Amino acid sequence: MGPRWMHTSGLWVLVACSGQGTDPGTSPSPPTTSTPTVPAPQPDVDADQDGYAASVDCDDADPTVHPDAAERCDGVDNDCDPSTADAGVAWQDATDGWEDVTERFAEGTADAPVSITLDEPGTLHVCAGTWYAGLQLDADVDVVGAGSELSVLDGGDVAHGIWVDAPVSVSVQGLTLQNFVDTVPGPYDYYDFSTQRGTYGPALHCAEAAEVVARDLVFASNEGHVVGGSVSVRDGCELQLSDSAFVGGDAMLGGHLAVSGAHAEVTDTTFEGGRATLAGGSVFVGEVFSYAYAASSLTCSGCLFDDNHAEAGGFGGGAAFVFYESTLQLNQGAFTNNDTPEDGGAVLLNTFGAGSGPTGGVVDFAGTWFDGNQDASGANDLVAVTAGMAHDFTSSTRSVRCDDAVGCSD
Ligand SMILES: [Ca+2]
Ligand SMILES: [Ca+2]
Ligand SMILES: [Ca+2]
Repeated sequence: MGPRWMHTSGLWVLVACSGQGTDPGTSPSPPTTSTPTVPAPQPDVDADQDGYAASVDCDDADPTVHPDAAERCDGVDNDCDPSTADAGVAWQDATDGWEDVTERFAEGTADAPVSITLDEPGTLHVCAGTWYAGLQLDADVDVVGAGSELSVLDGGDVAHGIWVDAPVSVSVQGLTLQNFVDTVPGPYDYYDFSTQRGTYGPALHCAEAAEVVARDLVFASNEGHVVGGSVSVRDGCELQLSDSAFVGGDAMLGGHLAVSGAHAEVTDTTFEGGRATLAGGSVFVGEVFSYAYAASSLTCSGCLFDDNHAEAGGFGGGAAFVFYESTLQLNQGAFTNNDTPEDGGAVLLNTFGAGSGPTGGVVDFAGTWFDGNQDASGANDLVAVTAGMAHDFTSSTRSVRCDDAVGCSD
């Protein structure tokens, strides 16, 4: 009885639900007219209320997307036209979502670049174009360009670039940073004690235990006044830089890059055309002006140093100068066509009396190729070393002759 009752009951429920009051099994009704089964014409809805109906709005759930929307640098086809590219500059954070900040960046001109402070975590998206702007990064910020060949931050030869001097973790990628200069005038104004600015790395400066991960950057024609023509890594900062290029630029020490009391790890990067008026046409590793001699280290894997120059009247090191308590470790790189009329066509290792003994410095040229570097002594004098600077040339791919008294030889 139980199962049969259940079957009957189920059939009754099925009929009641599907028949809408008809009873096809026992009481056929005449067919109704067909007109009511065709839906009445619906109004063309505009669900996101952006003024564009669903029939023409390629995303009727997003009011920033419609055929007349301006393209925003957000990876979305805002104007419903796939043929137009992403454009402008946009900010994205967890609190407010996306914000188009193109106008703020467009205010910058070659004569008066804007300086923009980003003090909350988020991502700055910089689409193709030249933006006359520098950035102060006071929070965990990611700066994402469209690629170093497309997105350019330009200092107009009057302003500095990306500044990170707080204990934050940031990343920068896909940009050219060009024509940045430091802003302290005068040949002997080494240091602005009030701002700690103007002296170090005008294109990218980091200090105060900041962590910076950078890749796909081009540093072009930046001019540092004293230390680090483009990039300065100071006071506990940790920089990782990869797949990048330095082109032109100059400073007193390290025409491209200076590492002082900090650590930098560089991979697959070229250093070309740097100039130093004192030492290290491309790179300076050490601390000099504070005489604090904080440990400094640069590790460079797959780095090419080409056509860098340290001028007459300085100390030398056509490509690199390594100072007291500093480490330069190279792996599978090359020094080609660097020069100086002083000492060390490729590299100068010298404490200049600041210290001596085993803590003087360490240089490892593992797998490094030398060719065409010149100094005052001739083309074969590739590396100059003074007493107290430890070094290891045994694994370089070409023998090195040194002017020193500590057993450096071919
Ligand atoms: Ca709409
Ligand atoms: Ca829309
Ligand atoms: Ca877009």
